[in-house]
Amino acid sequence: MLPDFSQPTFDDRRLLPIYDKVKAGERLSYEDGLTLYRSPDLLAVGHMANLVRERLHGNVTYFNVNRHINPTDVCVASCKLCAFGKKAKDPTAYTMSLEDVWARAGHGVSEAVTEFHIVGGLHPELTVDWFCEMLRGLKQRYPQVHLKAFTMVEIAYFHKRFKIPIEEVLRRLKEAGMDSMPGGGAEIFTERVRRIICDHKIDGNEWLDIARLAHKMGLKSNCTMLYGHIENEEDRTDHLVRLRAVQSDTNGFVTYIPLAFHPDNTPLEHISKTTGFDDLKNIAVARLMLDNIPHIKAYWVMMTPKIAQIAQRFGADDIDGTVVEEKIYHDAGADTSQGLRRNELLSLIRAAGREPVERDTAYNRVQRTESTFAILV
Ligand code: V47
Repeated sequence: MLPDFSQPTFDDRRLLPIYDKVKAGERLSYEDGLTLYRSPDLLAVGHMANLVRERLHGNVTYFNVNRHINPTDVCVASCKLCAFGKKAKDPTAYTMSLEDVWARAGHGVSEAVTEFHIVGGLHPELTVDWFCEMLRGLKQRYPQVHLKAFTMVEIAYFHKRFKIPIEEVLRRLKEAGMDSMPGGGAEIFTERVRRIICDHKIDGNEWLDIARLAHKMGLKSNCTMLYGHIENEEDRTDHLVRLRAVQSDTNGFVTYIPLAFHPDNTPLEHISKTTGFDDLKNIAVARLMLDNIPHIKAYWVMMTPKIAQIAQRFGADDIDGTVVEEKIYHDAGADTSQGLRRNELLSLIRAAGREPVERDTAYNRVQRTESTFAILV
């Protein structure tokens, strides 16, 4: 008798009750999350994640045309996970002037860029007013570009350093032009892990509280998880469940991005790099657990274009963007290129059998005019 090809074969039978829930569109529990993370059956987990992904987004894979700007790498924190931050007295540390920021934003394909992704170190002298002026200057020069700026960690630092209530910090930055916020700084929420990898940072609850407040003030944000260091499956699952709980309350998270730890040039250099297996697993488990977060991004800079492409069949519906001038991952040993051309993203996505759609930060389709298109290809 021929095998029943309408039912995928699951090597790991423990996944079958989860498969029933996925088919029925039911929410997965914390225990389900643990089972998914512990299962070696990547193809089964990926198959389920792909079902959910196609239910939500069909055959589309989103990308954008963006530029990263890191105004300073001076940082008062000394997080063990990081190779980017430097002390102010370090001769290799840099801080851009406002003019530098505005000019750098315009390098290359600025007319075609739809998003500036702006994050930096916790600099003790750069005031909220300085950052407001930076945002206003960017808006004045590039009014069409969405400013996705400042992690929850930077917002908390402005609050503590300059004694301004968090709500006031957010209000001032929003008025100056901050349109939304990136997802960085979340790392792993569990205190045991946080104490080791980033003990100078706000704790997990503070990160979630600031996200909740920002969302309630009308600012959308992304969210992330840093994996592949000293965390275990319980920490990962707890992290996802806590993000999902905030989302149930605010609906403010747009995209989740799992971030693979890069150990080079960090005090945790002895830790091995993540594997392709783990990178795909993190995409797939996130798609299954985060049933209320619309998008899952396979950030090519961090997981390589090849794995990010395969991830489009394991739960991801986004591959991030042209990026241009990424520093945080390259300081920590990423050997991916500094940017991808729009055409390269199109080819990667098409070769995965997906339909590429250029989006803006809010996932509206971008219609290109001849003049902006000409400088992109
Ligand atoms: O918060 C820092 C992580 C984050 C390392 O919102 C590291 O669209 C790995 O959040 N190895 C910044 N990770 C990047 C980030 C991000 C990236 C792309 C898109 C979006 C978005 C957000 O990078 C930090 C931290 O979690 N990080 N050092 C490292 N050595």
